Amino acid sequence: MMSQHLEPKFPTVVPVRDFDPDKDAARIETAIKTKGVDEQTVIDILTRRSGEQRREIAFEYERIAKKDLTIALKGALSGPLEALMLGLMKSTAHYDASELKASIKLLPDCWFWFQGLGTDEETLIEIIKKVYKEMFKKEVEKDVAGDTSGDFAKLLQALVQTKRDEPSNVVDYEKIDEDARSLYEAGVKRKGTDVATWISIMAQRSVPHLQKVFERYKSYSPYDMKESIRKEVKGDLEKSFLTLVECFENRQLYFANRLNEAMKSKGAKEKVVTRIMVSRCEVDLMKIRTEFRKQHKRSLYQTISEHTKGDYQKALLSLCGGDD
Ligand SMILES: [Ca+2]
Repeated sequence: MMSQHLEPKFPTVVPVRDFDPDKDAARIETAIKTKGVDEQTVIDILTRRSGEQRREIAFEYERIAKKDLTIALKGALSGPLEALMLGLMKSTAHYDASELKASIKLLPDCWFWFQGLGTDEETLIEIIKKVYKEMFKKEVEKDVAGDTSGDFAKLLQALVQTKRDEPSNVVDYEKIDEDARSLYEAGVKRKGTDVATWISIMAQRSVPHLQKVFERYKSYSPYDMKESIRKEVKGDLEKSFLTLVECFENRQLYFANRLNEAMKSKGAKEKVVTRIMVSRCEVDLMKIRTEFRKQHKRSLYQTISEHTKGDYQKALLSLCGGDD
């Protein structure tokens, strides 16, 4: 597992100065009571406060309005704006966890939560275990010895059970070379694929190490790691390996690409957009914006403006925090 507690942050949403939770709570109460609901005020307040400040507002709101803010928001808002605001009112760990549960049906998609997590790894591992149980009708732990499950199940097991190496200050060039050669020999070089070798390297090595391994890999293989995955494996296994490699190489670019796809797909996949914007706005959305602009030649801000609408759009643009 990756520990990211020491990673620098690049948020677009930061704590507001001169914070007054009483005043914010009172303004929200007035906005909710206004005929037709004053959505703009709710958006202005809740998208421009940190998670901690939002929780303080919720506390004050309950005190003055004698009701739960989340319930009040549910009653006052609807559609994608409601989902976004309720997402903002959950703590990050709780939000990731509940969203992951909701995406059980889209299992390969889980990896982006799994890899994108910055908090509460234990909760997420618990959920992966549940997902596993629903999919394969047995416990992750009970499966290790048996050889009956497919490669995809084995990858899930490895990710849940393997302790990932901590990043080290010492670059081990020999190990990098050895791993790169092993990945090549287990895949492109041989007939069929030795998936177990791929799984063990990708589940166990630290992220900085893997980044160098994938670079080194190119000196052995005519195809880069992602091309090799596409040639060697298919289905859920292919998607999962690709997601892992993309996240290892550049997690912010990974999120930028998912945002772009989701917004450009027919009937904007609002759930994906909301999920990424809410869960990354206090983590690294600023960097995701930079990657987005580089990769797609348009800013995230412009793309949101073109592909979403109404109050939902206003809220997304506020979380986005500016144009590039
Ligand atoms: Ca092969």
